Amino acid sequence: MEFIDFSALRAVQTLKGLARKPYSLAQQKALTAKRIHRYRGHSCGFDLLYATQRVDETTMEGLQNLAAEAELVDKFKAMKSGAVLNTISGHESENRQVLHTACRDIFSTEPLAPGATAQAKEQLGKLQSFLNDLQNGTITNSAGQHFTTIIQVGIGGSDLGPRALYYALRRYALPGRKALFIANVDPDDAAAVLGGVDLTRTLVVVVSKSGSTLETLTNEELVRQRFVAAGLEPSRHFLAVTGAGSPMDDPAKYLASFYLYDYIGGRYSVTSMVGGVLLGFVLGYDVFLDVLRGANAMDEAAEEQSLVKNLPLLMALLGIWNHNFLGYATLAVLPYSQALIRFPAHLQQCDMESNGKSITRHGNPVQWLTGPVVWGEPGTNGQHAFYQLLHQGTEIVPIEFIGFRQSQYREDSRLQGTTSQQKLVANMLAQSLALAQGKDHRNPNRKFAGNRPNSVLIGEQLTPYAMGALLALYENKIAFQGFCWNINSFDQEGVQLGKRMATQILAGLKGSARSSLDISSDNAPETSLLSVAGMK
Ligand code: G6Q
Repeated sequence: MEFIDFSALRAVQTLKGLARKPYSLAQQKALTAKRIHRYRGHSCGFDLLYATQRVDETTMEGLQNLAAEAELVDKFKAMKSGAVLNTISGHESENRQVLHTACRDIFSTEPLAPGATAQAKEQLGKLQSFLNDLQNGTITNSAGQHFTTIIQVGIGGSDLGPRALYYALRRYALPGRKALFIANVDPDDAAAVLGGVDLTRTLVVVVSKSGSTLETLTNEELVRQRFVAAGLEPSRHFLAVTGAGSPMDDPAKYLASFYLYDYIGGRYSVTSMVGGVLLGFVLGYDVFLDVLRGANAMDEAAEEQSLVKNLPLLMALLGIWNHNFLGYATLAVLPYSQALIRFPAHLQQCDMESNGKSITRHGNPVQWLTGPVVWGEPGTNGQHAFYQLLHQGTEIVPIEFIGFRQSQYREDSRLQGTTSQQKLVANMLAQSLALAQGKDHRNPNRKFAGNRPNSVLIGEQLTPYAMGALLALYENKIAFQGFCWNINSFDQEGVQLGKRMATQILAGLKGSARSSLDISSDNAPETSLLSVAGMK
């Protein structure tokens, strides 16, 4: 397995040539029935319709060659098998394996990374018996009542993924169970959440892999104080999810402690106990296993060499085509599913924290574009907001639409001959076509240039299995792109810098009274900033 710079790949030179005249979607008869049927990929119950991308047969051949030359599937398999890929050669780095896939390789008789999978199974076993104890009343509150609510206290990777999946799947919640989240160190976040909660029937799961994140430790203490003030014993309500041996690894303080290991990155940790405790509590253990099954199926699909059978790879390469070759700077992910309301926020982190890098795996500055800016919001709401720019703005934004044929609740009504679900999907498909084809008009203000590339990812219904598959689809897409750009997608020095700077600035605040600053003296920028912000 060789890590080659993106610019040194032969396929890149070929694709550069092809990008001088990409397929025009706005030309007459660009979107024939034949093309629409042909440009389709399929994995784990999802179809990707990509006739509305600026690609033709030659482009697709070029992209398939790029995947082969950069050995993307081999690198993915190496990752799943425990290769140390979170590293920058010749420099100090995290130097770790990347094994979030092991959390869902539990169904296989011969897992690729048996040690990590055994650890995942051990944690799952512990979770199952804890959830059983809650269910059968072995564990209750001090009044002998069942718990109804769980609050997750965590931030970044310890918040965004679990929150996105909770909103996506709360339709499947066990009767009477719900989840809430506190992430921001803004005291108003905690105040708003705690205001409406019956603490006596609430579990609090504190999630921090490092066990040292300022926001999470602060919020944990704040919530503990609220329990104490209400006359409740926190150790009967608080759970911990943390790295084994972290400062939070103190089982005496918690009703139960669950672990994750250094080979699971925060933003890839939803399928570990980071998401497992909350999702298991709300949805039940078996439903959480369905999420893992879906993710595992997509991990297996990601081992296919053929693009049309490997949606993570196909989407990774279409993204590279749009970003590196056609030069589009951002990517909008627009789910036509209200349940996916927090999914774009999770992807913002997962994608931008992974691939927002400018150093190669060998420690050299990259000479090519890496991760795009990723953003999004559910449709059809977005159509009444920012889609104007998507249709007629000067910035061309490639789009990944996500939709489902069936609604989750199946509670729908027929109006003017169609159901609401049909209206939803029809809107998504209409946008896909309109953006690609454009529309001519005598009035320049009513003219649409078209050639706005997009794909439609469509599944049957957003079930727990489908959500697991969708989550892993994006995780694996991001990993493929990182391998192709020859960067380390698994560290996050930018986040660490922020954590260090905040600690430094806070140190300057401790015990100090507000005073006016002597601008003639050579203050550290932290001191000056605190002063002009009116905090010192
Ligand atoms: C994720 C990042 C980051 C991390 C948070 C919380 O990949 O590393 O978002 O998840 O900073 O960290 P802890 O879980 O250690 O509190």
